[in-house]
Amino acid sequence: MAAADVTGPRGRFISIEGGEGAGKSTQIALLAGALERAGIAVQATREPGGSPGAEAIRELLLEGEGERWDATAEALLLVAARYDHVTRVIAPALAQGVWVVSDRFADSTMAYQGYGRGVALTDLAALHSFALGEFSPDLTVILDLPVETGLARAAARSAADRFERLDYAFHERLRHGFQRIAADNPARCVLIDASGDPQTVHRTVLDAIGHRLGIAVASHPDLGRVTHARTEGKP
Ligand code: T5A
Repeated sequence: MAAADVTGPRGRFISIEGGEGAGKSTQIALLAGALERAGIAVQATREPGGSPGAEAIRELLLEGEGERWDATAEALLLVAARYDHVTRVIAPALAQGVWVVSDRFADSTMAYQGYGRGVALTDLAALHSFALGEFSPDLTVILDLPVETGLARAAARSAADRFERLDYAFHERLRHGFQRIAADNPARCVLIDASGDPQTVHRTVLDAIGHRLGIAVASHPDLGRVTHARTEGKP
């Protein structure tokens, strides 16, 4: 299969993007919990990885010296992993009506390997077109944060991986790249200020889902309840 194809009734596909330490994993956990409590079947996943084959590629990508792979090899590995992830995990889940929330997706390749490491954006778009056809998230949440804040958060949590060890200017290009991606794809992407505390960011994410996907999911742990209502007649 040269391209992933999903037709018919399906769940919604949401990707969460951003630079290092932006809080993606934290927000995925909060979002998946809110959706589940609202009665929506949800599968949380991540990239690189998410399927056995893609997880094996993830190890190749994240371990070793910074220059282990050049940017083109990195992009090819990432798209191979993404194809496996989409065809074996994401598309089948969506076809069963399950919502999929992914910690990173194709925009990370555009930002890291494109804006960050200089691979031509047109080449990356062509690679994705070959591998995925028209398949893309219904909504992409881009968590925006000053570079120093994100790196400090990531450093406080664990030792730096290959990407976190890249220089400061790289991370600035990355942030700019994600901002451009949001500006260039306004129907799909929403850029969210991720500098607030996790609950504040979480509420902003839920607001975006309400606006963009027509589903109101409220999560207020202090109130101890969650409401779920359709707002625009969309599934
Ligand atoms: N990559 C990936 C590419 O180059 N191209 C691609 O196409 C793809 C898909 C993946 C690496 O691969 C690269 C990008 C990455 O460098 P990873 O291990 O999956 O590596 O790591 P990341 O995706 O970068 O995620 P991180 O684990 O670094 O950070 P998160 O998930 O954004 O942040 P999170 O939630 O783990 O939070 C980090 C710390 O901050 C705290 C958390 O408690 C945690 O300690 N925190 C907050 N603190 C204060 N306020 C908040 N709002 C906070 N939210 C979280």
